[in-house]
Amino acid sequence: MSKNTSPSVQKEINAFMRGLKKRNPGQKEFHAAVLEVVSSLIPYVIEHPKYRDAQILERLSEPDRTVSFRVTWEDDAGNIRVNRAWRVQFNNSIGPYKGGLRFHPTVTESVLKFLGFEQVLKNSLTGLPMGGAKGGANFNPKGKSDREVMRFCQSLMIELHRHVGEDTDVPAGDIGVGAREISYLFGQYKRLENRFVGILTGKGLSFGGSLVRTEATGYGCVYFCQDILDQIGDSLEGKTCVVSGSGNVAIYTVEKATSLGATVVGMSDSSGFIHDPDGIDPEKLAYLKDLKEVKRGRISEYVEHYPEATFHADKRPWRIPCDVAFPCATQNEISLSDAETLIKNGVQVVCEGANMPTELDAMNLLLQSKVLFGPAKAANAGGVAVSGLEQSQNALRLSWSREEVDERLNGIMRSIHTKCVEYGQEPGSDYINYVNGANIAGFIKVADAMLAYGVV
Ligand code: NDP
Ligand code: 2IT
Repeated sequence: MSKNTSPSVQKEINAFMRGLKKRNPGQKEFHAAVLEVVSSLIPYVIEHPKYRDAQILERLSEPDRTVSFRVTWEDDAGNIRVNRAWRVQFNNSIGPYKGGLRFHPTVTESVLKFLGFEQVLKNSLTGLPMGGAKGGANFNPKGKSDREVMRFCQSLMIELHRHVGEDTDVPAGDIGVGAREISYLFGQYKRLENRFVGILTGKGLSFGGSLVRTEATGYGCVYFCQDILDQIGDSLEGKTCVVSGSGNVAIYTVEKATSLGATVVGMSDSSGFIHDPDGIDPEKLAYLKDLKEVKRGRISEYVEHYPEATFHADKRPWRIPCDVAFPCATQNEISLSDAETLIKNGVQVVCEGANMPTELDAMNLLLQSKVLFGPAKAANAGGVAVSGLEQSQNALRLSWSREEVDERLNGIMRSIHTKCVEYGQEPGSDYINYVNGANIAGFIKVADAMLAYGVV
């Protein structure tokens, strides 16, 4: 909570959260995501009573629907396995539902509700006609064979196909769901429906995928960071960066940051982090891409190839001094004490590639310390933005060039930055509160559509 929040506004935020927690008991990730957003929006709706009178925040924080289902499949040893899957269709006021699928043992309805809620505002910020959704399963792809993953995806799609459609709901990837999983899911959809349409994004290039979708979240996150630095007359050139994670978002964040003259000295996975003081140059990144994307190996193997680097088991990388931190792994990976360490070491920008990687108290400390903070719904919107461009290309039955998609991505990130500045500039100061900016700018378009629909 901002130190500037008045007691009466704080009272209203507390009352809102009491109701939300009562309606959604135990869903702590969902509570945290909503608290962050309503802390920006309650002051705004008090000044704009049309939203308050129409109970827009109450409506916005209740998903349109949640589908929950069993996924039964057979492993390579012939054992019958059971997982639970969900699709949370959060809000389709400004376009068909859109958002990723996550396969990870930590997936719960609460996690998917937080992600779906964030997705509504993120998708609005892109300026493209996309509603918000999220789905996934508590399935752990780690250690599974390709054929096991295929059988799981096929079984999941037997239920999911009823709920998706190119004008209804268009899922994509997220943690544990990449090119391999999207291919299995799409292949099964096609068999079930006998239709070749863009019901998923992140597809392979030979069957309707868009160039730059693989790179889009990481590239977009770096473009957004460049825009933040540009705003204060600075740039990424010569900056020291730390990137958590070593999956899709992390890898392409490192690639783009390095190409813009930054030096990335740390990366991680769920087993620990590597510190390479010489920087992860393009050759080392190529090794990491092969290790993580093809061999599905562990980041600790990096130090066997590059002995100048060190591996730190079961630790987060935030103790490495850096100018820019890019959390690109998962939620709640920057705690209050991590934020204190980053600040002590002089961090200038924290730019979120992952969704809700910074805990609320850590985020508030960073904001109070005037660290430039690029929140997830703005900074990582490049992935879903290029998904939106993939939908457009599918509808047109055309493929745009790499340059064209990359240019559009860069333009979308710049326009998100401009909107954040418009709504996030703190009165009487040069400091931009990108959290408020992104929440308010994302909210207005969705809220206006909801108002226009009447009582729905
Ligand atoms: P990947 O599955 O490709 O990579 C995830 C990375 O994060 C891996 O290095 C993984 O380590 C690490 N990780 C996952 N869970 C944990 C955990 N509980 N603790 C520590 N490390 C963990 O996923 P993505 O790169 O696609 O997604 C990363 C983040 O970016 C997520 O928050 C996602 O929601 C967000 N995002 C993704 C977009 C996309 O287009 N893919 C778009 C926008 C946001 P390990 O391999 O050891 O599990
Ligand atoms: O969190 C996200 O924005 C994603 N995982 C991407 C969603 C999408 O539909 O491309």
